[in-house]
Amino acid sequence: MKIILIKPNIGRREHSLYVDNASMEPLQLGILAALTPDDIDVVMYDDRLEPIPYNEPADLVAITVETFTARRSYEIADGYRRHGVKVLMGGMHVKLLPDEVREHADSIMIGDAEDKWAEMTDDLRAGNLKEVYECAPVCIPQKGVITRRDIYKGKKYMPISLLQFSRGCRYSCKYCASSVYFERRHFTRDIDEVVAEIRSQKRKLLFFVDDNIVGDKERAKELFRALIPLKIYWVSQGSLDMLDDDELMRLMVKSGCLGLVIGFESIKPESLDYMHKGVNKRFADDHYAEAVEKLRHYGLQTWAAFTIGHDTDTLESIEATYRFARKNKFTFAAYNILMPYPGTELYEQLESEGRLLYDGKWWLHEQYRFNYTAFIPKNMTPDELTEAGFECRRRFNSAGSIIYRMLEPRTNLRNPVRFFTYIVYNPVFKKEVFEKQGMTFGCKEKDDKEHEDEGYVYTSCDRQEERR
Ligand code: B12
Ligand code: SF4
Repeated sequence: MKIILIKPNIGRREHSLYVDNASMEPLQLGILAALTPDDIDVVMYDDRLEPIPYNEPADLVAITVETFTARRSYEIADGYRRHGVKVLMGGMHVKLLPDEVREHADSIMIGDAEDKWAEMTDDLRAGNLKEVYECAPVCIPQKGVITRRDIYKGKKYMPISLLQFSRGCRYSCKYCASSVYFERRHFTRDIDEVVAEIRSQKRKLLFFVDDNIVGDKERAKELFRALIPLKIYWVSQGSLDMLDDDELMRLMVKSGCLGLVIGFESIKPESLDYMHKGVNKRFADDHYAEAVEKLRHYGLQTWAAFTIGHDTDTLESIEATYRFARKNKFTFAAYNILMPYPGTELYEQLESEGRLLYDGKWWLHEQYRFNYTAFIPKNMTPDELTEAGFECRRRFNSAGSIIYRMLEPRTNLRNPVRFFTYIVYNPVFKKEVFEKQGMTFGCKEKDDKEHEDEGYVYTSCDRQEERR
């Protein structure tokens, strides 16, 4: 028996194929491979990097679906189903919108696969795949499961290993899909298994993909203590309240943390109220001065994440946000346009106010483009918000800004490792600003007629890939 695992791309650039130059290993597929019994063959294809082989024989194709890859996922699923191969879909978007996904799949799995994958493979062997597998919340993620990294071999991923210590987050920011998926809960893995997983691979640079690695501070301290002897470097995501616990911060740095993605989200206290980001309120009172000072003290290279387009935002406040990040010489910054993800409180509010664009389903809409505004903002037009977001990203990542921000002695210039991180990744993200902006979702052009050729169904992406 054979299962093909697929990580879909978002889509393509307007007139050409988009190849992601900064792709990271798809962790969820490494976990699905590890959950699969040894007598079932597993291969993985990453649509961001390589063509999808629609004519490769398989008993099942399993696709991971996020909202922004839903359109492309459905194209791939439909392609395989036309060849008579059964398709199973799972992932974040499946839990948010199961009925939509079912239209493109023989079977769906709702929630974390650890609970039902074994039952699904038994059913597959018996030729009796169920239409829906509904998983119970996994209280200890990946219990006894070490990610299978052999499926990534030979593919051009960034040289960083992804893994997880915890899943979920207890906060409830209005726009956050994770908060809906995990129902505001936070679960941690067995620490000895995390250590075993790190030892099972060779890389010393790791990315804990946790929503909030300090979501349970005492457990995080236990993890950090266990990481110290491993002499690794790691990055992750964390909430600002970590800065209130000096012991936690000292252990974090000692265990090899280079820096964290931190959701500053806004410099305006009213916006923080609007999005229910209470955890940041105290830090915003002094314009994050104390927070920035502490982060520098610990030498952490911060990836500051902002969301723009809240009802309390204006074009002027967005400009101030850009200046704030540049002035504080953050190592990286993300200016994400507020996106109404299905299932979130934000989505429901905008829907009830009649403010959703693209028929309320931007992720499927032919006209929607990556990084475009998908709702009517209160204090600007949708186009103005789109343009403001692009301008923040363009200016923050300009050559002048990269040089200016580099000159921060306690973070980016602190030591050779930190300087290397800064100087290697800033140009990568600068390139991405232009490559991703305005990408179409999915790969089929409006009038593109799929055609059969020697058993293949090609979409535009696949055809162009073949020609290269
Ligand atoms: C790491 C990460 C990234 C990395 C990408 C890593 C990579 N491999 O390429 C980076 C930083 C690059 C990134 C970028 C973005 N990300 Co991101 N990211 C994450 C994060 C933090 C972890 C994802 C992960 O690896 N989780 C670990 C795995 C094991 O969990 P999992 O995918 O949920 O898988 C489990 C189950 O869902 C299920 N499952 C999953 N797939 C399948 C498939 C089948 C067949 C089955 C049966 C089961 C199953 O079983 C798995 C095991 O339990 C999530 C938050 C989260 N908690 O998921 C956000 C998240 C996925 N990202 C999000 C977003 C919006 C983005 C961006 C669009 C942001 C932006 N504006 O640029 C970009 C787009 C990326 C792109 N393709 O270009 C949103 C997506 C929301 C949504 N509804 O889809 C999330 C949920 C964050 C959030 N808080 O809302 N991201
Ligand atoms: S703190 Fe981050 S992960 Fe947690 S709910 Fe808010 S946005 Fe989501």
